[in-house]
Amino acid sequence: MRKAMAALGATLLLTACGGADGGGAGGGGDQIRVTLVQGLAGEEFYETMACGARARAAELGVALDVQGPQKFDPTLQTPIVNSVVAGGPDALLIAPTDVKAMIAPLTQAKQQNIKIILVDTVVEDQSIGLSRISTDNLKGGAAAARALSEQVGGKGKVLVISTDPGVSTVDARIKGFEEEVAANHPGLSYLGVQYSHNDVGEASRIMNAALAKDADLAGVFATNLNSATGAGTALQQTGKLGKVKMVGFDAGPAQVEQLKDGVVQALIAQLPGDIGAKGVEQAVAAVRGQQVTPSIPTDATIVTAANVDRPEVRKVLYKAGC
Ligand code: T6T
Repeated sequence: MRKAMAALGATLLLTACGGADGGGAGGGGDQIRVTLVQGLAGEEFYETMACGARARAAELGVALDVQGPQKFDPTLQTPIVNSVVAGGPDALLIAPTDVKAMIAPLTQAKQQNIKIILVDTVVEDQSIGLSRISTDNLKGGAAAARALSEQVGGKGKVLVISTDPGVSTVDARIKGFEEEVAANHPGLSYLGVQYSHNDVGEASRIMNAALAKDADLAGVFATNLNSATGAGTALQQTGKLGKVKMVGFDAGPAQVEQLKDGVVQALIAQLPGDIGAKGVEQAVAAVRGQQVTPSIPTDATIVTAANVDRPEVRKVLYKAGC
């Protein structure tokens, strides 16, 4: 089985493309000022994104400020955006926490001619965001379905645990998972999706309840870092190691530990640092009136116990700080 999973250890998606043509600070003498608003402050995906953004900003001579809400919640992200807009940066990089709720504050930013670059998540209003930079999450969800099906031998009950409806990235992962299961895995009995509100404890509670309801549960796909960490903790606590197979999106430190402990069988690592760096590049291009790339898909890699210590895989693991 490890050989089969090792074969999965491959880059999933097309190589990122795009990027500003031109280095150096903004036109004229004024330093370009950019603010990154994360989806969730302190969480390793967004902290790794900030590290990539900071490094690129330093190379380009850009002044970068990083802010984020203490929970992945539009009611907390909106006042941060409003405050940032009042400060009048040249550009705003943001991971909107809801496809609808964040349209209004971002419209205010757009009306003040602040150049908006969407990193990771998006909003439903297609006119917002000069560039959208993220993993191809539809493909990532389909890859998770293939990896989980491989793990459970193509048969049995499978559950999805996600954060909340209305988060573009995880919604796409669910869609990709469901389409792949329906099209190519007739032996899987899909139990549907339950929502953790991006809370580790809630994800654990959901996992425990699912195990109580379906003692023959074969596998679970957790669509993001906190959902995966929480579900994995429940599997550990209930002694289901290896009995219930799990695939999780993201590759934070806690998730990698669970992978090495055999709690989780595969992680889909994104490239948040790459997303952050390319976000700064696109912001500089937009401020300078240069060509901006409207859509930039970034890579994802399936991480397994068999490949996690390889140098090329270690470099995609997330970190808590720069
Ligand atoms: O999976 C990432 C991110 O791509 C998603 O939009 C929200 O959850 C994470 O931040 C991980 O917690």
